[in-house]
Formats: sequence, structure tokens, C-alpha cells
Amino acid sequence: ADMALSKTVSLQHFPSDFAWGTSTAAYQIEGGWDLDGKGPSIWDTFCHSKGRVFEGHTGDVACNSYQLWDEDLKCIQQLGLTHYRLSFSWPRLLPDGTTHFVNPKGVEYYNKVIDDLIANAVVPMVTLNHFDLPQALQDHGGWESPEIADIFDSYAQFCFKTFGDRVKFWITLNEPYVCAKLGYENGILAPGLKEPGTLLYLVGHNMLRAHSRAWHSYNAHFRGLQGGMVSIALNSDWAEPLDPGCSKDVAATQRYMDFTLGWFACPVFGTGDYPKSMRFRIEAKNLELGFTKGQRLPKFSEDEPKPLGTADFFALNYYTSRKVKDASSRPSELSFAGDQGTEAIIDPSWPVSGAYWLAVVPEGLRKLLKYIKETCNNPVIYITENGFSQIGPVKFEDIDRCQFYQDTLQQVSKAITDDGVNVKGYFAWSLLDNLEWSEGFSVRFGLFHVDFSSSELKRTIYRSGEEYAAVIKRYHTYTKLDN
Ligand code: PNW
Repeated sequence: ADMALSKTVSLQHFPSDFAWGTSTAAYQIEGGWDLDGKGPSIWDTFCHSKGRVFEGHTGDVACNSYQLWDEDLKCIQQLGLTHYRLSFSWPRLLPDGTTHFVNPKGVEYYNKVIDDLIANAVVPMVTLNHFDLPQALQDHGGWESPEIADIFDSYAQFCFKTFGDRVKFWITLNEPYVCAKLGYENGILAPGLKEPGTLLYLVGHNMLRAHSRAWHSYNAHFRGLQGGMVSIALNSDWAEPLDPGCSKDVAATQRYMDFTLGWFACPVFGTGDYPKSMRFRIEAKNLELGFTKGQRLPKFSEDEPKPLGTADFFALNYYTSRKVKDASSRPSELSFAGDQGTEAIIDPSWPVSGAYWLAVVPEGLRKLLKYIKETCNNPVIYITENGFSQIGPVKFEDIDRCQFYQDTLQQVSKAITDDGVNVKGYFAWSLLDNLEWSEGFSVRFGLFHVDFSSSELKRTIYRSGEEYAAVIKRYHTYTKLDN
């Protein structure tokens, strides 16, 4: 069938080597939480403790991709993807997180996945850790402990050694911002701690140190032989001032971008340090609050490799946008929000998708891409996640999601052709409906529906999946005609 989406987008231009992918993450799809020697992760612990996740849902089985990989592969083939982004479960490979013991069944599983992808001409992109830290490491302080950088580096080197002959796209960590803020500031994600204004900066810092160690290892010991690329996936909203004529709102908007994107992008792609506005505001709050228990925002040590330059491309996860209002004169409190001094608002004119936080603003992606081009030295960019969710009764004819992908891809195309942004790929979140973290299975992001009520966990394509497949197919025909 000739579908509106494929027609519209085929008129746009995408580079001939453009990557068309989908993304998933181990804990959200694999299940097999204690099968074949896998160790527990902090997400197993989190879901198994009461009152953390919607209606007590867990990833014990999820989409059972650990045992139903063949079904996932069929979905990937049906979409005609050129790329597939997955994550490794760290404790499936290394049950206690360290290389002292390697789980051969884990290695076998990911070998099969990678080999099947390559046999089907699908390029694998692998995230080493997508939120599911081994519980054994959490028991020794996890991301709060400085030693984690060294332990992560050993894990990364193990993966480069074992899979790097075939995997050429590596993402060290997924969304350090979300992991730090939702895991340690408001406790919505594992490990579920609520220590406002303190721990998130420490764990964010150790994530950057861990990432940077792994990149340097790859650069020194693997790049020559394997020729791949390593990056870190950074999420950001796009932000605009609530009142563009108000200079306080304009400054607050810049702070919002600095505390979201800049927190991790500045050290890696910009100045090599945290944004000046973060250093300034956090220092000022320390004085105001009489905070004397050491520095909250750590310094990068002279004694170890710096994060600057430790990404071979920019991996961007974009979902939504915000209007920002100044809140710098609010009564002081020790918190990330207090440090930022901003209030983020969803414009009432923006449609909101299933997830409460996800206002649909495709043009925000184009503006964010241009902002990254200008502030991060015009990097090669892969959009490693972007998507639209539904809640409530399942709609297979998901016209709103079709519209979302159509509008979004048009914005990406404009960013490339009109703004000269070097975007090389787009990965839809997600291949399958899956465990949406603390929302459980109630929020569905898949291009394929998964029937969680039946033991077969049957995958069925949504209309949006068919349209995405049509875009990819048309794009390929288009290139062939070009040559
Ligand atoms: C991303 N939250 O970040 C993650 O990388 C995915 O794993 C996730 O499924 C996707 O977005 C859709 O939410 C998150 O509000 C964004 O709890 C928001 C949240 C969690 C993760």
C-alpha cells in the first residue's frame, strides 16, 4: 500500500549512507533475569521491592527476548532496518560485574544476536550499560564509588575484545543525566535514592570518568585493529524562554540547556569542564545554604585522562521540549532544581503523547540538532533514540504515532539539508513494546505490539511500524535510482 508517510519523506533528502534503526535496552526486553548464570542488576532489585514500579511489574520475563531473539530478528527483517541498537546486560556477561568470572552463556547469547544481525546485513550498535548496573557493584557503592571507573573500563575492554571484531558502534553509557537525576535525586529509577542536590553530581562525575576511561582504552588498544567508534548517549530536551522578551527567562533557558545537555556535553565536546553556569550557580548556592561538606560538583583530576574529545560521534536521545521561566529568586533549597533556578513548562498548545512528560514537539529536534552543531564543534550525530508512546487500550492503527514519525523525519531532513547538520542516522525508540521502567508495561513505545497477557508474547506490527518500513524501503529504492 502506498502510504502517506513514505511519499512525503521520500521527497526529502537523506544521505545515501544514512542509518535507519530502532533501539532497545536489555532490561526492558530480555527477561531471563536469573537464567543461565545471569547475576542480578539494580533493576532486578528495584522491581522486586514493593511499590517501586506500576502494579508491581518486573523485567523478570518482559518480552523474553533472551529466549525469543528469533522473533525479534523477524521484526527487524520486517522493518528492513539497516542498524539495530541493543544493550548488553552487564551482569548477564559478568555476574558480579567484574571480569573475575565470565558467564559463557551470556557471551553465547550476544554472539548469536550479533552474528544474526550481521548475516542479515544489519549493523549492530551496542550500549554497554543502559541503567542495569550489576547489584554486586551497587553493594560496593556503585556509581558513587570512584573505583567504578576502573571496573567499568575492565568490562568495556572485555566487550571490545570479545565482540569488537564485529561490533563497530559502541555506546558506553545511556543517558547519564536520566540515570543520575532519576536514580539519585528523585528516586524514580533504580537504585531509587533521594539525596537532592548532592549524589547526582557525584554519580554523574563517575559516569563521565568511566566513559572516558573506556574510550581511552578503545583508542589505545582496539581502534587500530577494529576500526570502530565509541560514544556516550546523551539525552536532552530542547528549551525556549517562556517570555522571549524577558532577559531573566532567556538566561534561565540557557541554564536549563547547560544543566541538561551541557552537564555531559561540555566536558566531552566543549570546554572539557562542566558549564560555567553550573559551577557558578552551585558554588553560589553552597555559600547561600552554608553547605560545607565538600564540593558538590566535583573537579576533573589532573591525574587521569580528561573527558574532552572522548566521543567519536554525538549520540543524541531526544523526546520532548520545554518552555522555561526564571525561578532564580525562589527560597533556597538543596536540590538540582534549586541549583538550576528554572521552572520548566509544557506549552498547552503541544499535544502530549502517552507518557505524561512527553509533549510532542518535532521542530524542537531540528533546533536542538542545530544547537549541537554550533556548541559541540559540528560533530557527526546519530539520533540514537526518539519515539512516541501510547497508554490505555491498544490502537494498532496508531495514526497519531504515524504523524509523529512523519513530522519528526521531516525535521531531521531539514536539519540536514537546510541547516547543514551532520546527522548520519535515526533510531526509533523502540522496536517492541517493553518495560517502560517505573511505568511498567502500561506505556507502549513499540513499532511492534507485544501481547504481555499471553505466554507467547506475540509481536504484531503497528501501522506506524509498517509506515517506518515503507520509509526505509523507499529510501533504498531512491538511492539505487540515484546511482
Ligand atoms: C529513555 N522517565 O530515557 C531511555 O533511554 C529509554 O530506556 C526509555 O524507555 C525511553 O527514554 C522512553 O522513556 C528515559 O521519565 C526517559 O522515567 C524518561 C524516563 C526514563 C527514561
